[in-house]
Amino acid sequence: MKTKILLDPLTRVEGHLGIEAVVDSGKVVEAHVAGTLYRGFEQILAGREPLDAVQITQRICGVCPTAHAVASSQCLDNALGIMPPDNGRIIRNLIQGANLIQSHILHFYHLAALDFARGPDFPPFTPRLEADYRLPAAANKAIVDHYVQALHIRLKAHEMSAVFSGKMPHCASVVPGGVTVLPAIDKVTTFLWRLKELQSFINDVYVPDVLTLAEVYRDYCSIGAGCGNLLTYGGYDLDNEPDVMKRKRLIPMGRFTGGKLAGVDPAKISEDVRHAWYEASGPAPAKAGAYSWIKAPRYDGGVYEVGPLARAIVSAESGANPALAKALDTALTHLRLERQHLFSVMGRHLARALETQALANAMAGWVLQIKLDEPVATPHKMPDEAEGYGLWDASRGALGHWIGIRGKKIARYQIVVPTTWNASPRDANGVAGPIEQALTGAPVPDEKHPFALARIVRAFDPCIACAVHLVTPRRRLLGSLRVA
Ligand code: NFE
Ligand code: MG
Repeated sequence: MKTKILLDPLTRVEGHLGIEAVVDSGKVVEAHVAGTLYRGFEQILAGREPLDAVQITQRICGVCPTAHAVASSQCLDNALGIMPPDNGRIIRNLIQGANLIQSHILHFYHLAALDFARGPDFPPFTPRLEADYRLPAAANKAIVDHYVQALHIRLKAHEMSAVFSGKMPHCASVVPGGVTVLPAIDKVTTFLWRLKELQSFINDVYVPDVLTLAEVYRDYCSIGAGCGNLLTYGGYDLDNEPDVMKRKRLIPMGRFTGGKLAGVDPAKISEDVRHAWYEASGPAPAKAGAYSWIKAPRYDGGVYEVGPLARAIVSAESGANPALAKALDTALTHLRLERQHLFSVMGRHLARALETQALANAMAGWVLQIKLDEPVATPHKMPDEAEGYGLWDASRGALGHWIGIRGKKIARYQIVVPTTWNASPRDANGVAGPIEQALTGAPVPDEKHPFALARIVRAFDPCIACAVHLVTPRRRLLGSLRVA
């Protein structure tokens, strides 16, 4: 007999997300994921000063503002024909890196871990979706203790970011051409000692806790495989090459599809609104057949997952990041698993933890490359007309900003955000989005306790505040909206 399960709102995700799943004979046979709150940032930007985009787009989200700051600045770098000097590039990387560490620790301990560790019987740990908690008592207690410790560690990560960004969240110093903060030796040292403390936490607490969960919940190393297609724009620039498609990055740009690596052509990215509450004229909350405020981005018409799993697989398969590839293989050997097991709930947690570790290690080298007496930004002149784009991975995945400037003002601004990819609804071909596909087949032996659904969705770390936007249409294509 078919039963419909509704989890709405799903808690411990950022924003307003609803899941509807149809269960038959103990398995999900159909799932719908909906963003249930309307936003509208792209509308706010039209007609404004182009430089304001860096500040306004950061207000999309308090979790990943640095990613919007960098993507927007890179979008403007591209439109203005400028590149940051080494110091500007390195300091942007450090600000974004500090935010990624904070974000991934937040996600694991404060959003996802309590799906697997049973919290104490008082708020904020109750009420809870009762689950098959299986950790031995000592391991369970350790993760709950680390929940509290992680609150302090996240503060350190925010402080580390603010050393160079001026404040967190919503940084002040990232601008087109580089940054406005002048390096000084006390900034480098105060950043570095916080980073060392974070590295200890990542190496001695975060990564071991994820490995413990993966050992105890081995079935979740196969549950929630998803669509199998991965996309990353990459991130953390290692040179000042103006063409983002040729720029060397710590995490390379790429796709993984049909078991193989492939390139990225931004012109193949489109947004489909067949099942989203939008018409070309704007929001359409009464639209027939629609069920989400999230649009459906597609690459060459295909469904793609973005985020740490995409970055890990593309990094490992391309050979571009040997340190991350080695860490992944070491962890998989320890767990007696193969790379294909990364396409799972635990695989996503593991990819997230190991990229946090690899990035922190890289940052310890970058901060020492800052040159105290060299410039931090390249000056610019605002053109009357220009087009630009910035492609840069936020913590949750591929983030694209596109701008059109006319009469020195923003004529058009378009943002395609990681969770828009992952939490997308069905497209015009009826093909479900990545989270919807990951939910399909999920085990739900007891419909009163659909905890597997929450575990699958939370492993993607969705952020609905980021995901929902109103488009400024440019080239409309059969209900899809081309963004490049
Ligand atoms: Ni609101 Fe964001 C990240 C961006 S998400 S958290 O990371 O961009 O979809
Ligand atoms: Mg958008």
